[in-house]
Amino acid sequence: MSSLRVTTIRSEEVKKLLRLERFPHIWCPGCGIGTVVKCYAEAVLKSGIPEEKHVVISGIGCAARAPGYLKLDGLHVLHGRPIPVAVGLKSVKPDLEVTVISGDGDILTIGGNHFIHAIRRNDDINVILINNFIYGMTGGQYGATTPLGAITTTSPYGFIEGSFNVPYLAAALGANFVARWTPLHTKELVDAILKMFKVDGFAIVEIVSPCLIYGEMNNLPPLEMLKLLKERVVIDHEADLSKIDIDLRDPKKPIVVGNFVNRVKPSYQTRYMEIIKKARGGK
Ligand SMILES: Cc1ncc(C[n+]2csc(CCOP(=O)(O)OP(=O)(O)O)c2C)c(N)n1
Repeated sequence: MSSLRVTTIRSEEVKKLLRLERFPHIWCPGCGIGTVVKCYAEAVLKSGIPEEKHVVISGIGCAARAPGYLKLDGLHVLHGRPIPVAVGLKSVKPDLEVTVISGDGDILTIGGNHFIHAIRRNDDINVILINNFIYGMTGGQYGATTPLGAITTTSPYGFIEGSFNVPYLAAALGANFVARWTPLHTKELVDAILKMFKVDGFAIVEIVSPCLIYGEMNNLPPLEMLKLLKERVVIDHEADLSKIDIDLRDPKKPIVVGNFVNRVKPSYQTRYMEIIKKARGGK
């Protein structure tokens, strides 16, 4: 199983990108969302792209509160709609580095249709999908990533629908960059976000970050949950994505993380600009 490396997050510098006047934030003690926001802020600082060129967009939910705490241009939009707003912004302002930070319910359940079509078009956006396997903000209802058998508010006898394997889905749809990490892998997460900024096309990192209050293993105290994540994680960049679905309840099933896909294929926005250029006689 993996050994975790100590991060080099420069807390004082990162603070410059946070709206500290809005603290305390809404996230529960032990929740991974704050760590993800910190990693994103660190990646922004390290990216070499001016801060005013970064825009962060979310829908609704606990994870979706991220832009509210970041001193960057941001949009907190309708539930399920951060991807179309990000695509619209990137299409009219291609010089911006547009990143969606939101939850699994927002991006993959209510927003699932936008997700698949943005990847089909290869829209040039970054998506940081914080997967806690349920609708956290509204009290723990099941969604499109809830594992089979999970007891949730809306599946008191166990969840029977089945769930998306996010990296497998994104890779099959053709995403240029696909990764999965946890909030414990801060260094790897910062690196993955930096890689996403460089990709021309759809880039996604799924963060496995179980909700400690309503989630799949909510009988565990928070520290035990973090221990479970640490002990069960295996880093395998070459993993067979069809086999990396997540089952937190099965102690033998690893949580496979890594940077799985990094391919070069021009984005919708690049292809669009080429056509415009041609139509204008090469200018
Ligand atoms: C159109 C619409 N439907 C439903 C809701 C209620 N709602 C708010 S947050 C949320 C779930 C968010 O879940 P997720 O995206 O997984 O984020 P989390 O809170 O778990 O981080 C729902 C259903 C809403 N705000 N708008």
